[in-house]
Amino acid sequence: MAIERTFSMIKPDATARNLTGAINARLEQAGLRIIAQKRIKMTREQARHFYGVHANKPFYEELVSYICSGPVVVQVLEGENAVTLNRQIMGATNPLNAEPGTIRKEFGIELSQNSIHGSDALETAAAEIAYFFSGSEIVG
Ligand code: IDP
Ligand code: MG
Repeated sequence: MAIERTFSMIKPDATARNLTGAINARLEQAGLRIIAQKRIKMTREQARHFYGVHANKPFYEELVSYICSGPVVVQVLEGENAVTLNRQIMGATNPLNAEPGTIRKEFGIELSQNSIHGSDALETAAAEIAYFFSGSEIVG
């Protein structure tokens, strides 16, 4: 298996409940290394770009408003098979459908407030990382 990098974001419902450390512990316990991290308040412009793939969906405006509603913690995670591994430990998009022990099952509230984002493929990971981090901010 290859060492990969993926993009992760702890969402406003989780930062509001002071869960950054608890979620980071799950990531690290699973073997992922946090090689970049910063807490930001996303602008609407950033959010619209970040979720651009969903621009035609009925929930797009709600999604953009939600992700701008409070602080998020953007991260770069590194590890073996990091993209797929991170999606596995995050769990299904809707916390109701997520497997026990996953981050979304343990911490998520509902479909929008599902605590964490993770890239769905290597290509999207590279694009999402580059959008939020400069090379010098990533220390592997
Ligand atoms: P993912 O986060 O598991 O990759 P996506 O389908 O890429 O899921 O959707 C992005 C985010 O949009 C989800 O994490 C979820 O918070 C939100 N979302 C997805 N589907 C819906 C919906 O039908 N209604 C409201 N929000 C949704
Ligand atoms: Mg997605």
